[in-house]
Amino acid sequence: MAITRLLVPLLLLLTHFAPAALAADYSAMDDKGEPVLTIYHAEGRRSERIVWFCEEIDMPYTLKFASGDLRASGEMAREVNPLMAMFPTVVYNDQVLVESAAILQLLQERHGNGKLAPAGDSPDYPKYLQWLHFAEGSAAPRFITEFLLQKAVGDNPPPPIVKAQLGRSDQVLTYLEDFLNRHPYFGGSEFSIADIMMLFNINFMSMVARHDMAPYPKVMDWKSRVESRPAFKRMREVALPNGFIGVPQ
Ligand SMILES: N[C@@H](CCC(=O)N[C@@H](CS)C(=O)NCC(=O)O)C(=O)O
Repeated sequence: MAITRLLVPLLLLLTHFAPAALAADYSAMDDKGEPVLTIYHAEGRRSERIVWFCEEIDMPYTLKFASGDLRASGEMAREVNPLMAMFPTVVYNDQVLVESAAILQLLQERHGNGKLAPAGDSPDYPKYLQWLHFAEGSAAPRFITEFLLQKAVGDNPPPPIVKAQLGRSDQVLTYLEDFLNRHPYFGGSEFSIADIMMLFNINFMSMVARHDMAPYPKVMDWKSRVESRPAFKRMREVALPNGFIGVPQ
C-alpha cells in the first residue's frame, strides 16, 4: 500500500516530464552565435527553395554565392562538396547535405514549429508528403527529359525512343491541375514545403521550357498566389539580385 502511494505520484511525475525531456531542442544558432545552416546557392537554381523556406519561418542562415557568376558559385559549393557540388548544397551543423526535399523536410521538422507542413495525423498529410517528393521524384525528370529531347531533336522527325517521352510533361501538368482544382495548395488546405518544392518545376516549364501553360489555369493561379507571399519576395531580393538567370538555351 505504502509502495503504491509512492509509485503513483512518481509515475505521474515521469509521464508529465518525459515528453519534454525526450524532445530535442534544435537551435538555429551555434555556440558562437552563428547560424547552424549555410546554404550554397547559385542564382536561378534549386537552392532558392531553401532560402525561401528560411524566409518563411524567419530561420537564420548564411548564404554563399557569387552574384552574377554561376561558375564562381559552383566553385564555392565544390569547396564543401567536391564529389557532388549541387544546388542546393547545405552545411547543417557539421553535415554537408544535398537534395532539396530532404533538406526542407529536415529543417521543417526541426525548426518549423508546426509551420509549413500539415500535422502527421491530418487528412492533408498523405498527399502533402506525396507532392513533397513527387516534385523531384517524378515531375522534374519528366519535364527536364522532354525539354532536353525536344532541344536535341529540333525540327527533325523524332526517333521512336524520343517519341515515347513526348507528352509526359503534359501528363504531369494535367495531374497537378486536377489536384489544384480541388485544393488550394499542394499541402492541401494550407501552404507548405510541398508548394515550395513544386514552384521551381512550374517556373522551369513556364520560363525555361516556355511550355504552353494556357491549359493549366489552376496551376498558374496557384503560381501567382505563392509568388505573392512576402517571404518569396524576400527570397528573390537576396537570392536573385540580378533577376532570373536561366539555363543555356
Ligand atoms: N534533386 C536535386 C537536384 C539538384 C540539382 O540537380 N540542381 C541543379 C541546379 S537546379 C544543379 O546543381 N546542377 C548542376 C550539377 O548537377 O552539376 C534537388 O532537388 O536538390
